[in-house]
Amino acid sequence: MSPARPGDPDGNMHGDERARAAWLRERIEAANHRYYVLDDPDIPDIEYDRLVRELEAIEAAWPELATADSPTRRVGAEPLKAFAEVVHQVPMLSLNNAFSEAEVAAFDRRVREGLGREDAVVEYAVEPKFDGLAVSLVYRDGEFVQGATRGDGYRGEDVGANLRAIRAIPMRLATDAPPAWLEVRGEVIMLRRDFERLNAEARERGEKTFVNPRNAAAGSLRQLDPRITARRRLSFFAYGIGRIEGTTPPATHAGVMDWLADMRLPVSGERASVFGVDGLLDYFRRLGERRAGLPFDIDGAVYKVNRLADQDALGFVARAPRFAIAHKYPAQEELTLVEAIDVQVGRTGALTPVARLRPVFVGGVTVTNATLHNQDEIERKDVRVGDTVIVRRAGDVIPEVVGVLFDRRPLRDLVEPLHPPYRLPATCPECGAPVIRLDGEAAARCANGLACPAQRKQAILHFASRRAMDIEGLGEKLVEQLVDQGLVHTPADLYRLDAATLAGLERMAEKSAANLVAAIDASRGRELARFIHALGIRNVGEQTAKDLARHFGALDALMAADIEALIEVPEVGPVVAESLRAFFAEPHNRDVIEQLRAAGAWVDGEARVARAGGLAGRTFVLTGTLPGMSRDQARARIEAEGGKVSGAVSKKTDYVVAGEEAGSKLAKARELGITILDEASLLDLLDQGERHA
Ligand code: 9MJ
Repeated sequence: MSPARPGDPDGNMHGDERARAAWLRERIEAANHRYYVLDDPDIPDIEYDRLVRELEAIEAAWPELATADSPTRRVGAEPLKAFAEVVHQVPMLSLNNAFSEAEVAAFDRRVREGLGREDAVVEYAVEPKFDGLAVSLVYRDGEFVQGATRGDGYRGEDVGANLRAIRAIPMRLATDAPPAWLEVRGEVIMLRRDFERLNAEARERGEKTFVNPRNAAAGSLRQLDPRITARRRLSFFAYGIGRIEGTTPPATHAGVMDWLADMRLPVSGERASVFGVDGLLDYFRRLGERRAGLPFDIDGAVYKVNRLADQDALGFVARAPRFAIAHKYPAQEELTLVEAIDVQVGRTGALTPVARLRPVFVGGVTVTNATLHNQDEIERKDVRVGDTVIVRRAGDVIPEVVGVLFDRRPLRDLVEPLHPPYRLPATCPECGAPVIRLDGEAAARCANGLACPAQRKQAILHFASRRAMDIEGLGEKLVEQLVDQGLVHTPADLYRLDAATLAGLERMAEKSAANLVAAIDASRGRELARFIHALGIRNVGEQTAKDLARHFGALDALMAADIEALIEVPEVGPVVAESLRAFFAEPHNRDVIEQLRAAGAWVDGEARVARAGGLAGRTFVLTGTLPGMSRDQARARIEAEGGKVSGAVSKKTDYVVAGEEAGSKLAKARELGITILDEASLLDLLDQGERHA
């Protein structure tokens, strides 16, 4: 664009620039909304950057064209000295909580009684309860002019400069008829992926990490330097309105939410309207099922009487509305005490420190143990016996200690530590062998291999597991007894067990002993890939086992292969090749394999030469969620065409198939210049493969 100069002959003071700047602001805000609110960008990043630079250039050349709500003004230049105080014109009250269905039923009864419609079925607007920080946003004539924290409900802190840095928050409402005054209320949160990224970066720099997204959001919003807030990537969801002037809002809460959404304010896509207690509880259950898969943390559902006139009629008790309630899920985080730190030895000898906890109800179960991962993690978190810690159990994930409350560490520990920093033992707690930690590995390992009973038990459990030899009924308690009583030293010993011996074990009746012998028997003759996987070779997982079986066909061929022959297998690199070589070089392992051969544990296949045409010789990596098929289905179709599916992107990868929420693999593929396919292009390729084959 050629900049017109002020005072152009048409008397229109750089009207072109004014119009262009207004257009750019609108376009940038619209792009922000698509990107940060709808998660569905409509222009590439590079185009977005171009638009911002153009607007910056216009505003620099004609400062009088710069407006306060310009997207170029999102990040202030100077840190604040302190936050100013903001008085809420309509108090920001909190919600009462319900922890049971009975409490929800009581809430609904109070609502019906309060409305004098005891027999009615009330309509409720329902939404997730975000676990973040409540804030208030003020728009005057459509322009964002003030933002504040909830504070004590009556007075909050002016964090407007920081809220401007949140790109999900529009600086101008998208409407031709903005209200003279509109106060929007909602929650500032941090998405889980942004939280993980923030912590990963902090870890890399050796800095303190945040214990959860809520704390990260709070710490980021209450920064005096908005530039820090801007880097933290906060999100926002609106859930209500405060003071409003100059327009009549819709008559229902659901209507208000739609109205806010139309003006480009982010509102939850999980919101709904339901009727009566049954509707509330049904929503609670369905949201609970989706909870673990949501991109953000929620701690419950919020129910609000839908009609605003009914809300007004119900009013408030004490400091909470009578027309709304928060129905909470069991907490995923709790405080408890570390009573001891023990060490578990895994299949590969890795020592995992485990915190023994004072029992605590969290995530819907009583938790008594939580993993501490490894020595580095313990040091980073400085967890010690006697500490009060935050324990987290989310979904089916194993419970974890997320952090220590240092101010609760017994005071004398600070003067003369009762419990020094924890260190993993130098010898294996199971067999007394030395513990070694290799360079570049997080785990310390017992060096005793299968001579260590703990590793032996894990090796046998792995051998019998569902995706390996699939021996039904051979569980932990049983393997423990079999190893401790010296009945089983290696997987080969399993095939020599008889029902009479087994029936002598604890909790083993004659029938279950016979069933187990039958299950062991049934596992003879498994295909080679399962057998290779079952051997539990370091770095050789299920997929690598399949690759090896397909490539070599027979176990003897695999055992005879040297490093050069091994790395000829696509996807097998030097590390895996070395693991294989070391495993098969070990006389004990060769001996066990011979015994398993005698027991008929596996059958060899044929070295499969991928059929010509099709996708033979092509390696695919799948990432993200595809719209029309599961990953297993995609894998099956690719393999059916002779292609290979690998877990990691490398120079050997031919195609990366990317669906929604594709992450680092997609980035790596771009970096390496690998062809990226969406589902439709994959299907095209498969079709071509079929036709050529
Ligand atoms: C949260 N935290 O998600 C309210 N909230 O309504 C929702 N909080 C609320 N609504 C009135 N969804 C006061 C607080």
